[in-house]
Amino acid sequence: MNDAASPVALLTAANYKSATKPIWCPGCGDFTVLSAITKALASLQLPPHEVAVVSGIGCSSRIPAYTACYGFHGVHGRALAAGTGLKVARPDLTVLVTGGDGDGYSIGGNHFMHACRRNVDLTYIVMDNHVYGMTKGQASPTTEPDWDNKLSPGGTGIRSFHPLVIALAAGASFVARAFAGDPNATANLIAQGIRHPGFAFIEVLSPCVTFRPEQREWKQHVHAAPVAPTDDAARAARRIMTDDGFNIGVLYAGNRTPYAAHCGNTAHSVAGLEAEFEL
Ligand SMILES: Cc1ncc(C[n+]2csc(CCOP(=O)(O)OP(=O)(O)O)c2C)c(N)n1
Ligand code: SF4
Repeated sequence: MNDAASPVALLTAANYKSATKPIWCPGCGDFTVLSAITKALASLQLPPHEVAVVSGIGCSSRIPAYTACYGFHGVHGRALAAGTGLKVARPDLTVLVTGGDGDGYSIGGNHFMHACRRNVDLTYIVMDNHVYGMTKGQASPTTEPDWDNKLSPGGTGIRSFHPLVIALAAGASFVARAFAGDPNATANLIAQGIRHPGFAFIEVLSPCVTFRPEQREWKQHVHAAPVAPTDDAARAARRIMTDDGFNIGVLYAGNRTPYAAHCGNTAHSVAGLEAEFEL
């Protein structure tokens, strides 16, 4: 029993992990992203029951099941739609939306742009491995045009999608790039994203060691962004367009007012809902 003299136990990263064991391939970057999320939540001392983790489908989208927070593992490409709805209905919750580049930029690309535009106060964490991992290695929107594999011999020849710049153009109010190989730095960026009011987008370079084993070399390429974050979206976009793709840190922190729901009268009971929809 706690009394005035008893210290309150601090939450640790372990308090945010569920008993479900991840089934990712050994060495997958998503392990450390899970660890970074739990460290970030612990650093903010957010009670697990006040946090919801929402995802679509993919290896990376398994994250909600591995946390002890509320979770929703939904439909491929619809994570942001579900997460946005949840945050608007329950603004008291901290909402994290998680997933992969296929889930978020391909089938979910439309939701991505409009989530940036709406600027609802949630944090979107994309584990970008430039491939569809779960469905065995198809090219994704962020796959390099010359990536040669048996499903796209000679490469797709299609220009890669640039999620960070598109997020800026669409109105995201916080844009950061992280590297899964550094869970402490990633945790710090996620914590900053959670604290930032508005739509915070954190792109995490998270190697798929099975279908893109060459991504193990990312650890030799990543480096801290050489300049401080800017609140000027045009300047941030110019920097991101011309960087080498491995700048890590907060790249843009703006100050747009987050979307505030004006729900009007809501029905709080089944009877109330039935009355509202009565013809
Ligand atoms: C509507 C629908 N279309 C396609 C699929 C098949 N599918 C499942 S996961 C996935 C891609 C996953 O790739 P990504 O989001 O990049 O995540 P990763 O597995 O690489 O973490 C696809 C195409 C599906 N489950 N539902
Ligand atoms: S297939 Fe790739 S993304 Fe999926 S668990 Fe294995 S390493 Fe991770």
